[in-house]
Formats: sequence, structure tokens, C-alpha cells
Amino acid sequence: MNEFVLHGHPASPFLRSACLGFEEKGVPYRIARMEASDMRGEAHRQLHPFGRIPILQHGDYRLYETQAILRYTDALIAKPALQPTDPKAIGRMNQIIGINDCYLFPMVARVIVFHRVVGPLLLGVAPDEAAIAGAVPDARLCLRELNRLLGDQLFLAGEELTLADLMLAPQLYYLAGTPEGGSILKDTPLLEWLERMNARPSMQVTLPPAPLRRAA
Ligand SMILES: N[C@@H](CCC(=O)N[C@@H](CS)C(=O)NCC(=O)O)C(=O)O
Repeated sequence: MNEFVLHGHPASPFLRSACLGFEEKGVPYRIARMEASDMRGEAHRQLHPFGRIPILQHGDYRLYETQAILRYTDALIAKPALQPTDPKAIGRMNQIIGINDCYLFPMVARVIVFHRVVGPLLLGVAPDEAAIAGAVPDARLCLRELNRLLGDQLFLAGEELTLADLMLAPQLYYLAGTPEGGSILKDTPLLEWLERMNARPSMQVTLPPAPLRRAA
């Protein structure tokens, strides 16, 4: 089989989600590291017209959008299955992936994690406290809803690990390390789920670079 190559920066939670798919499958892959200075340049736009990461290259097949990469990985490599077969669990998994892509990342992580973690520690930019404060109500909403959907289950979409867990864990890893996220998550089932996820070998071998790791 052709080599799996993921283009991206190791600090990216979306890149980490894509890596988790390969790690959980036990399949080798390579990260083609992109620097912050490469982002949105011509070469990047050739790979991803919207200038985001990650991008998967598999032979002559190129794919972007993290959930699409994860679904491709799961379709190609059967075991262990990372998508449920029960229609209700499939619906829940897809709903939670949608919450991540439509609400949690753009409204919460892209603001709080950027201004608390990525900006100060990676780019040398001071946090924008007003932007952070403005995102806190959305953080409360997202985390309350994820807690409700998790309920007393082991994983987000039921009793088995699914793509929803792989999408959410890298985002919440960072958010939990911020004062705002940490305080909202304190003593919740979602934090217990995150701790279970953090203990998985796949999460341990995909930790972000050290400065960001300490902050999280
Ligand atoms: N919907 C995209 C989102 C990817 C995304 O936003 N990645 C971030 C890094 S974690 C990025 O590329 N940020 C660069 C930017 O916004 O300029 C996916 O699922 O892959």
C-alpha cells in the first residue's frame, strides 16, 4: 500500500485527530511538517485551497477535511472499526463531529485556545482578553451539550471508541489546559472521558510540541 503522508504542523489538533486514526489502526504514516510561515502560501494552497491543515496524501489521492481523512482511513483499514453500525450511534457520532466542526472549533477553540496557547506560546502574540471573554458563553454551551450527550457512556457515541472521540479529544486537550476551559470542565464526566482518552497510547504518542504540552 502507498505511504500515508499527513501535511501539517504538529501543534494542530486537527492534524492530531488524523494521526489518531492511524495510531488506533496501528498503521504507519508520516508527517510532512509545515511551518507557520508556510501557511496559506502558494504551495499550501495547491494542497488545500482553503489554506488549512491537515492534508492527507495517499499515493496520487489527496484529501483534506479531518473527518473525511478519518472516514477514509476507517474505510480502507477495517480493524479496529472506528465507526459504529447501530444507526443511533452513527447519528450521535456524526452529530458530535458536526458540533466540533461547526461550533466548538470555530466559536470556542479557535478563540480561547488560540489566544491562550497557540498565540502566546507559538507565535509570540499576547492574548486578546476581550476575545477570550466573548467566547466563554459559547464554551459553556458546547461543553454542557457534550456533557449531556456523553451522559454515563464510556465514549462520546456509546460504549466503543469512534471517530467522534478522535475528533474531540485533541481539541479538548488544549481547551482543558486553559483557565476558562479548565474551570468549565472541572468535575464533569467530559473531563473524566478526556482523562481516559489522554491515557490511550494513541494520544500519548501524538502529544503536541513541548511548550504547548506544558500549557495544556
Ligand atoms: N475543517 C477543517 C479545519 C482545519 C483547521 O482549521 N485547521 C487549523 C489548524 S488546527 C488551521 O488550518 N488553521 C489555519 C488557519 O486558520 O489559517 C478540517 O477538519 O480539517
